[in-house]
Amino acid sequence: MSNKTGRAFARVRSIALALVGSAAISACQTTSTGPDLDAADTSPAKRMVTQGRAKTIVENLTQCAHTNPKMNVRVAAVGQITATDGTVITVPAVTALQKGLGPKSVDLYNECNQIAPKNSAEVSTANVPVIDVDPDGEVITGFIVADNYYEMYVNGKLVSVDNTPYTPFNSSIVKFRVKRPYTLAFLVVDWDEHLSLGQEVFPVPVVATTSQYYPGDGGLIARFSDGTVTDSSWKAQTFYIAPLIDPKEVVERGNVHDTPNLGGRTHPFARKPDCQDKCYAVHYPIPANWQSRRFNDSNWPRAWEFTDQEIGVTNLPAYTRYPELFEGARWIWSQNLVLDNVVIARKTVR
Ligand SMILES: [Ca+2]
Ligand SMILES: [Ca+2]
Repeated sequence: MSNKTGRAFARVRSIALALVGSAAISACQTTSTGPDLDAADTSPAKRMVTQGRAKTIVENLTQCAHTNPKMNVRVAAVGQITATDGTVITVPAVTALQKGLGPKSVDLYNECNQIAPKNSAEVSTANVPVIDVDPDGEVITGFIVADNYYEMYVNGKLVSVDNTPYTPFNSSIVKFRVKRPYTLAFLVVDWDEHLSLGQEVFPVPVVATTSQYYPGDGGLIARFSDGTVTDSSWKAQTFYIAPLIDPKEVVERGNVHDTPNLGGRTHPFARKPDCQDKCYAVHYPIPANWQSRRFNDSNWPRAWEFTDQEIGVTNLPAYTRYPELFEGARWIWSQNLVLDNVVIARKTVR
């Protein structure tokens, strides 16, 4: 989403909030969401449709200090494309990484930085800096794997920006000081090579059977030292759905942006369309204050849980070497693991 769209969306939203202001205040006092939340966004979904390939505006966000030919090091480009309604959309997403914001993630496992503890017992969190959200709060340590990129906010404060946006698959450690209740908010991106087409080159390194247009899949898993884990108690909303042969394949049911008839929600059941450079994508505006503790996600869909096999991570050492660190956590995403490419996941810990 462009800045222009963000402002326009914020403006529309603030007008809507002003119109419903007095009603929302009295309604909030009688609902379980509490009076400190913004009014839930009940406006109809505003879809934006694109077709074809985006124009590349950033050649590569991947920085990999150490490489070898066996490593899966992919180019993480950023593009822009104009939707049919005239909105200029940044794909796969506008990210804190692209803006140069931090703090950058601290590595649990990262081949680019040659950090690869053999098991959980070898992992040290002693030198991970603590990010202050509440100076008089408790220190919480967390472990995160995202397929492929995440940025994490606590009560609206940026706490960790994935230093490896696409591949090789990495994992991260975070530490922050906060008081309950607090709100975790993640922007997660399933990156790909074919910008705005929702498809990647798979597998890499390239072999004879490599597909040049393959719909990739996403995933997020995290576990925190206060017992918080990713699971279906989180909310997860999708904002970028591709590849599509026809934008009508996305069906809106209230605030659920669903793709119910495309074979399945995971590989190998998901349809692999042959539209290539003619594929469509459906986008939705990202709310201006999605990181905030005040943001009301009560009418967002629940996160879906997925298995290691569905996510395809059974061979990824960034994750599989440390089962103790992720014990009890579930991989989550919005409802379509393959077609949903930009997801915001939120959880308020009470
Ligand atoms: Ca990553
Ligand atoms: Ca995908």
